[in-house]
Parts: sequence; structure tokens; C-alpha cells
Amino acid sequence: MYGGGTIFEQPKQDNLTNEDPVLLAAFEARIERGEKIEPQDWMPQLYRKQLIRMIEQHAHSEIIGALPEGTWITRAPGFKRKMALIAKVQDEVGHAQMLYSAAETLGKSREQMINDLISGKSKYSNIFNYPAFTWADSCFISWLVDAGAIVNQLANARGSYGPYCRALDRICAEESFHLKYGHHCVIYLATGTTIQREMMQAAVDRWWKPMMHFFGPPDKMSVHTELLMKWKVKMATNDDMRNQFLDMYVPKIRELGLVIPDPILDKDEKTGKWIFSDPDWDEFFRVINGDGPCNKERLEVRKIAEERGAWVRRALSGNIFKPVTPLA
Ligand code: BYC
Repeated sequence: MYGGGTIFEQPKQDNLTNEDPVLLAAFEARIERGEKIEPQDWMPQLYRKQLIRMIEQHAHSEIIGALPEGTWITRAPGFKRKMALIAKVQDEVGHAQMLYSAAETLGKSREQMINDLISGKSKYSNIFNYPAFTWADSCFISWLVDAGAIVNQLANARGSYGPYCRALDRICAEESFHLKYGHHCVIYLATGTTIQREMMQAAVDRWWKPMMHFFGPPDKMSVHTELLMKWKVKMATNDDMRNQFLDMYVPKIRELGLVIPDPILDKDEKTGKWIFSDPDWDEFFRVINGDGPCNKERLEVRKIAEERGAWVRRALSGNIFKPVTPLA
């Protein structure tokens, strides 16, 4: 592991039994009133721990998420697409920087977060463990994965922790450009030649299942939602976000003549809920626990990037002559 910073002891508490009841009640009342909690404010250890977990995972998702699209920069069809994709990938890495900074306000250093990513201790979004075989896969990510991210982030930007909400506001503004770029790429392929249409359809077939997983397990399987919603860290449940995404994007996808690979996908107009096939939650849990098609490759690339960047970090810290500690 590379060094730097003081070693942060992750808050261990998984319950509220040791918290001062008066402070806890005042904290919860502030959240109830819609106030933002700031880094210097009192907060229960569990709130701190949960926020670190979620913001850190989000930051990791942004840098790992840059990889499947990043591989298409050199092969983008045309100069305009190449320029736009470079800008998008750069934005995603910038989002990670903002999110790491937000998580650092809670006391965990960036070095520890990166180490936990590389060692496999921390999670990142399931969806980036799938390969982007074709240009159409990259278009699917730019339009629909970004669309899913915006649904989630617009909701959570109204949440309780100030630094996370402010980072999400900025991220959403940039993501809205990604969405337009991605939509344009998909429209182009879906209304193009037979080969282009087939390529786009094949991408939809490949990515639909991980896209359904993207919003997290069904509410009945979710372990963190109840508490995170009580503390306004999450502003909607996983099922509600998935439903909102389907509401907004199924008509747009079908409008382009693309077929969603789920024969029972339909909206129940009485309940307002979408009905869909079981997207194989076993696969979801396998992938988020390290056994997906690209997990190893993704972490290996990050590890190489950290090793190659070690001299820059050393130079910035003024320790040019300090030997590089190898990554674990
Ligand atoms: N992937 O209790 P639950 C982007 C884990 S990047 C992996 O429902 P929670 C983009 C969960 O962590 C934007 N793991 O969890 C970038 C937990 O495990 P642990 C990505 C997942 O936290 C570049 C367990 O399953 N967006 O869009 O209440 C290019 C139980 O789940 C996932 C974010 O990161 C998943 N999909 O809710 C293009 C949003 N889902 O930690 C695009 C921020 C669940 O107990 N995160 N797990 O070991 C969130 O909003 C929430 O954490 C989630 C999950 C809704 C994802």
C-alpha cells in the first residue's frame, strides 16, 4: 500500500447504543427540519460510517466507470465523437475527485480509500464490471447508465449531508451534458444502417440486466435503505429509483425501435409500478462481491495507474527521494 496521511480508524459502531441520546435527538430533529449537516457538526458514528461507505463507493464507481468508456476514446467514430468522449471521461474522473473530497471531510483519507478499492475491500457499481465490446456499448453507458445515475443523484442531492449534496449538484449539471451526448449517439445508431441498428440492439441486450441491477437490490433485500432514508442520505428506495428510471426511459428506448430484452416488462397503470422479469439477483451479488466478467481487469488497471502515478504524488508531497512503497 502506498502511504501518506494519518491512519483513519473507520467508525466501528453498527448501532446507536453508545450515542448520547440528547445529541442524537437534536441531530435527528435537524435532519427532520431539512437542515444540512456539515463536517464540523456533531453526528452519530453510524451516520459517519454509512456516509463514508456510500460516498466512497460512489467515487470508486466514477473512476472505474471511466474505464469501459475510456477504452473507446482511441476508436471513437470520428473526431467530434472522440472529443466529446474525452471530455466525458475526464468529467467522470473529476466527479471521483469531488466525491473523494466529500468523503475526506468525514475523516478517511484518499489514500486509504484508494487502497481499499485496489485491495477489493470497497465496492463500486456493479455495471462497470461488464465489458464494452462495441462502440454501441459505450453509447449505452453514456446515455442510459448516466440517465440512471442522474435519477439517483438528483434525488440524493436533496439529502442531509452538505458536502455530498453540493458535490451531487455539480455532478448532475455535468451529467446532463453526458445524457444529451449519449442520447445523440444512440439515436444515430438506432436510426442508421441495418448493421448500426443491430449493433445498438445487441448492446441493449447485453446491458439491460446490469442496468436493472444498477439501482441496487429490491427493497426487501436492501440492508441499508431504512436507516439511510431515515437520516435523509438516500431520498428514495432502490425500487422507487428503478421504477422512476423505467418510467422515464422505457418509452424513449422503444421510440427508437429498440427492443428491451424482457418479454414481461410492462407498467401496471393501477399501481404505477413496472413489472419485470427477475434480473437474476444471484448474478448481481456475485458481481458486486468480485466475481464479475471484468472485476479483476478493472482493479488491475487501477493498480497500475496508482503505481505509475506514485512519483507524481511523491513529488507533490515534497518527498522526491522517498522510495516508493509497493502496492499490496
Ligand atoms: N453496485 O442495502 P443496499 C456513474 C451493495 S457512477 C455495487 O441497497 P445502499 C458513471 C451495497 O453497497 C454512479 N454494489 O445499499 C460513472 C451494499 O453492500 P455493502 C454510481 C451495490 O447503499 C462513469 C449491498 O449491495 N452511483 O454513474 O442502501 C461513467 C446492499 O445494498 C449496488 C452511485 O454510486 C450496485 N449497483 O443502496 C458513467 C450512487 N447496489 O456496502 C456513469 C450512490 C447495492 O453493505 N450509491 N450495492 O457491502 C447509492 O445511491 C446507494 O449506495 C445504492 C445502494 C442505491 C447504489
